[in-house]
Amino acid sequence: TVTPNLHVSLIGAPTDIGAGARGASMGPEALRVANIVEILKGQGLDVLDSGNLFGPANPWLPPVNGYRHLFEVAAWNQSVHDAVYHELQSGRLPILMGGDHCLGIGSISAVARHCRDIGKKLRIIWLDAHADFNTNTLTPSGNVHGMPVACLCGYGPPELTGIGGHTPAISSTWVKQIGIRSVDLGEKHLVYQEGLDVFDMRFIDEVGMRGTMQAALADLDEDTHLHVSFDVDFLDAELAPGVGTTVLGGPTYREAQLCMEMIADTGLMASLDIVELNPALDVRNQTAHVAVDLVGSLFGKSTLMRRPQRIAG
Ligand code: HAR
Ligand code: MN
Ligand code: MN
Ligand code: MN
Repeated sequence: TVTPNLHVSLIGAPTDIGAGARGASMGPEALRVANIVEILKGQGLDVLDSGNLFGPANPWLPPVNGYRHLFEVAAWNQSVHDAVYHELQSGRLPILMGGDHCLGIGSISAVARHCRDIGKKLRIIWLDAHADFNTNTLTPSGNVHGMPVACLCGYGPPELTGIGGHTPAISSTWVKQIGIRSVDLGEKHLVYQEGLDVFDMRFIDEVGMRGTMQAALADLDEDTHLHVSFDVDFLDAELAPGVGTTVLGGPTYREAQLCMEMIADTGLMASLDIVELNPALDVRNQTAHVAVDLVGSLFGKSTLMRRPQRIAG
């Protein structure tokens, strides 16, 4: 049987260094204002807010060699890696509050390093409108938040692919992407070539969120470390306007709730990223509130008392 870790540490990474719009740097504070600490405590968790990391300012320059701000992106990710790794080594469950999604490189590199240390199987649930599988030659923008999955799989500059001490940090077979509905032309080819497990919106339309999550969570066992990387633009744009890159046709509130609840039911989530929240584009912090509400469900919040049970396959 599985015992979820009840000791969580919030880590703020206030930067928009990898994004194409400014404002995700305000994400950590918006999540705090939306009561993330209180909601998690309400779930019976021991919550430690370790405050915010520091890193270079956003120089807001054009891409060089297909990367915008590579030096600064690497610095932020190194510091995210160190903080996440430290929390994991202390036996705590790190919640990275971004910040844009380029920070998934540092966060997941740390998780992968930890799993190598203790010989655990790692699986990653990537909730996103985007595949984030661009490289510097494929990217239409140069924004590194469109590249983290590729970097983790070894496609990227050594400054980013080697952060956790092993390149590639992960195998593409460990990643299950949910909610995808925007993939660039060249990116599509690389996603196909790598055989990435993508449960796109069409899959969700046809199979439903329940069948989708059953498939995405099929290959877990009691010794699996489950990492969830929650890009808030996963959600339908009407529900979650406070992101830099909204895409129509995302999961509804109910679908997103079910997705989170089914992840919680596994009892295996051991680290989490919440990224791409952009308060500058939000309406009265509503997207932050929706995100925090869904994070509550990720940690087991439910309408009724739940008896221990797994939903039958
Ligand atoms: N695919 C586009 C690009 O590479 C847009 C990426 C947007 N990424 C995020 N994170 N918001 O998923 O520029
Ligand atoms: Mn993303
Ligand atoms: Mn993306
Ligand atoms: Mn996205």
